[in-house]
Amino acid sequence: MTSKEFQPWWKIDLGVSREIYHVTIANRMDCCNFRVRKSEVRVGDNEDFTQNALCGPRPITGRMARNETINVVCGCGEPITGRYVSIQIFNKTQILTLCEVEIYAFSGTGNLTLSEQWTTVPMTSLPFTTGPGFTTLIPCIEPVGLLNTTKGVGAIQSSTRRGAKAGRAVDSGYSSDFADLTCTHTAKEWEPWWMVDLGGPLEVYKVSITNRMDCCSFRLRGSEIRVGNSLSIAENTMCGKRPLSRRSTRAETIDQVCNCTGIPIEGRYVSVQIKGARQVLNLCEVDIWMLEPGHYTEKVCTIPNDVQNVALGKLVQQSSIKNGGEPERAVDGNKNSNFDGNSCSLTKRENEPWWVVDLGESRDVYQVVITNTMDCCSFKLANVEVHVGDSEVMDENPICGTRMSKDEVLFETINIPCGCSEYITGRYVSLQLKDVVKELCLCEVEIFATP
Ligand SMILES: [Ca+2]
Ligand SMILES: [Ca+2]
Repeated sequence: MTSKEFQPWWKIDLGVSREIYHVTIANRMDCCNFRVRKSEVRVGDNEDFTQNALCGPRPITGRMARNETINVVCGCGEPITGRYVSIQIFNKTQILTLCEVEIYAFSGTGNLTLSEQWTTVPMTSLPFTTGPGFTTLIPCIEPVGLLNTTKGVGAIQSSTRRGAKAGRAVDSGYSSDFADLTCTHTAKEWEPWWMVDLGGPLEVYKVSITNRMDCCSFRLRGSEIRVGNSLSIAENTMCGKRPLSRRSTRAETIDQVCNCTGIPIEGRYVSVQIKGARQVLNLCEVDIWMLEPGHYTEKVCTIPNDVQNVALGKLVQQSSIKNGGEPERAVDGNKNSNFDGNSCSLTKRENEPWWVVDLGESRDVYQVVITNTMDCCSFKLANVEVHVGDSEVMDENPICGTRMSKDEVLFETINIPCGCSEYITGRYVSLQLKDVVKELCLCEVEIFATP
């Protein structure tokens, strides 16, 4: 406990630089949990901690500060390297009390040291299992309530052409055809922008854009969505890790989840701005999803108790083989996660490597459980997609669960439920790393289906 003072701080010297993934704070709960609000966690090699990088997308918010255990994830699956870790209440006169601080980093042996808490970071949808029997409980974090912005009021843009005012992006008209008079239009200008005023700060979870499709959908390429309390766009926080890609702007509906950990961004103003280009900004509709008080719904998903692993010893193939990493190793029943244990499959480094198993007959698949390699680089499994179906063409089969993010693949055991209490029927189960050039390494793949 510090005195009540301006910007109180706490700092630790780890002795050597470490790759730090997340910091967990045990908060004081007998009173005053709110005091930790506005704390900044910083990691870096500078003894003057104010010069070090911020761990997490922003300071601890009022909502996070209510919790007994506060997990601050430094980046989305990416560590920050540093010898010093500091916690400071920013720009406030307050008492700093910390009951315990745990710092999670790569251990010297290259293995990730992760605690149970990593899997229960609030607002993530990381699945977990509860012991044998494979009754899976998945707390699914879902945004509740589409914010009904005061349609047509409070939206502004950098300029207006063809009578297509800023308000058209919040008029509940979802047509993507400019002729239907429900899309905005700026002049062709340097870094055009659009902004809506939500009337007060809200917890923005996701922003969905209806793109113009009668022409020009590509115009949105390079757009940044920002959320915050400043009227100066650049001061607000970017929603999503990066600007909209060429690929994403081909779609009619573009969903940008603000933070890959599911934690919303608080802000009164939401903006869309095309960066680094002289362009026209067209938005046919912008929907802003927020988390209502209570913050999320917890949906419990279960799968039948009699599911069994039906992959053992089945016929398998993969896109290529490297270092003896035969595809059969992923169904040999051995869950050793060390590649040297001769029980992990491995492809060459190539574009979208894949692995597929033929179950011999169609099965009702509830869940796929991957044993990841933990030698190093468990994150390499990022972007893995599981497809289940009767087609030998993998992409024709429905996706089981969702594409796994970097955050979701840091673990030795990765559970991918195909749906919430739902199964997908299929004879072929494929795993593929989408949109990347990488090696695919699988130490075991268990496919849980009903008998
Ligand atoms: Ca509209
Ligand atoms: Ca194996």
